[in-house]
Amino acid sequence: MKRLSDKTLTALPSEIRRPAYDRSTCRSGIVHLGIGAFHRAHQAVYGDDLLAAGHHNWAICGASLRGPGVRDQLAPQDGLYTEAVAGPEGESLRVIGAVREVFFAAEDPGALVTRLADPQTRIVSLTVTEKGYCHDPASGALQHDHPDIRHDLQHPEQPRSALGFLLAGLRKRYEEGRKPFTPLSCDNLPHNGTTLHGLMLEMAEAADPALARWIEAEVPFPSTMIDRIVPATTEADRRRIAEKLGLRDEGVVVCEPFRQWVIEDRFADGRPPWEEAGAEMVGDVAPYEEMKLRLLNGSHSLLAYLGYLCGHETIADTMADDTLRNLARTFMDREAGPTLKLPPGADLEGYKGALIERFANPGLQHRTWQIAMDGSQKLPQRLLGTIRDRLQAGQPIDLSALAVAGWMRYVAGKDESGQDIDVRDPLAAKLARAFAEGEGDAAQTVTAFVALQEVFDPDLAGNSALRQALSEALGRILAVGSARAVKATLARISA
Ligand code: CS2
Repeated sequence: MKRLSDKTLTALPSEIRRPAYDRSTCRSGIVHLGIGAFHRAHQAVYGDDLLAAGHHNWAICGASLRGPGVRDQLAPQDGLYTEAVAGPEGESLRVIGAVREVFFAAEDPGALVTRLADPQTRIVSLTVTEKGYCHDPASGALQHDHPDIRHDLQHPEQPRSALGFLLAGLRKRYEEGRKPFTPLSCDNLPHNGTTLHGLMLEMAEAADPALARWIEAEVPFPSTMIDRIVPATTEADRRRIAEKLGLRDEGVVVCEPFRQWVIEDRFADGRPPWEEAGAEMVGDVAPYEEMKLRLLNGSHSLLAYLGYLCGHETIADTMADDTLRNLARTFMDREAGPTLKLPPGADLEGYKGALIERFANPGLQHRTWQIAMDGSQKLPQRLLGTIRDRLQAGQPIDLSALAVAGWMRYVAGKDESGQDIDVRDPLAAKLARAFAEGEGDAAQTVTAFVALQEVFDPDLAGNSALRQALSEALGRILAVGSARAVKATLARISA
């Protein structure tokens, strides 16, 4: 079967939407670091809308930092790929043309740095996942001893990390007396722009204090809230879509209909009119981001750990289980929701109801295992913020503690029937050790976990109400299994 590409576009069935603009006249004003499925189903779709509306300077040059996979998928396809939207009426397909170039950074890091320093590049956006920031999630501090950071400080012109690339690109501009680009974090981190700003300054300070001063004075780091559920693409997805296209597409992304992007409006050298594509440009992203991280991502992590332990493969499966559906809704209603300072005009009840519907989408095979990944990097902003606020107000944390205890049980690496769990986490070895140190005793296990400073800041670690709640929750999971522990906890709090 032929591959999707500029040449074969005309062979697509006529009902499939495709770029109706001249791609050859589009210039990449954005370089994107971390061109995984999420970027392709989110920012690049907004980008495609803008190109279709005639804003030709805002195509995307994408780069992968971790492996050649996406470059090998997209380069032979001229950057084209299909967005498969799984909606209530089935799947609808659209070919996205916003990605004009694709790099695999490690192959020629210098070439990517040159691209970043090119005046045509006005924005450098990032989706490199939480661990791509090489920082301690609990404190936000740069990990100076991270192998990539050490490497990038020693070889600043041949970087490996996203931070190293940003710094190298900015440094070139600084040395050549040019305007900076605007770095735009699109990851699920709290205050992602501010967090990135702090990390860049720490790294620049270690490399060249004068450069750090220039970054401080000249470079804006807007924050963003990004939202769309995009499970990892499977080979079955690629086969199904190929049948429908009549062409093979290695770059397919499958996603839900919903998408949202809230962007702090602060740019050094202009920006695309994203609002024309439905993004919200605001002065303060914080309330949007907190609402999304604590409700959507917090519930996701809760369902991922406990759902996996209860034997559920996907998030949609957890929604078909009345107990877990009730768990997620009750967690939002009683624990996460009440901690929020809502964005202007927000409809909290509508938002929570919509989340349950989105999770239940039968067209998405969103594996609990996928969301369970990298918990050490995710928990602070998804669950521990809620816990901190509630403890300060003297409020109960039963369900949030159950979620964290579910994580502790999950990272032990064996499920409840003794099967191995493929735990993926940069701290996986430490987490498994913490569980083992507990020797099956819940309180002792909790003590070993809260000592992990990358995850628990000293305030939380020293909080006896937290340790007590975690010990009770973990004790229950260890004693009767996750399914019964969830039921018992729900029964107790509604009594
Ligand atoms: C998920 C997110 O994988 C995960 O941890 O919680 O990727 C989630 O699907 C997105 O943030 C939705 O916008």
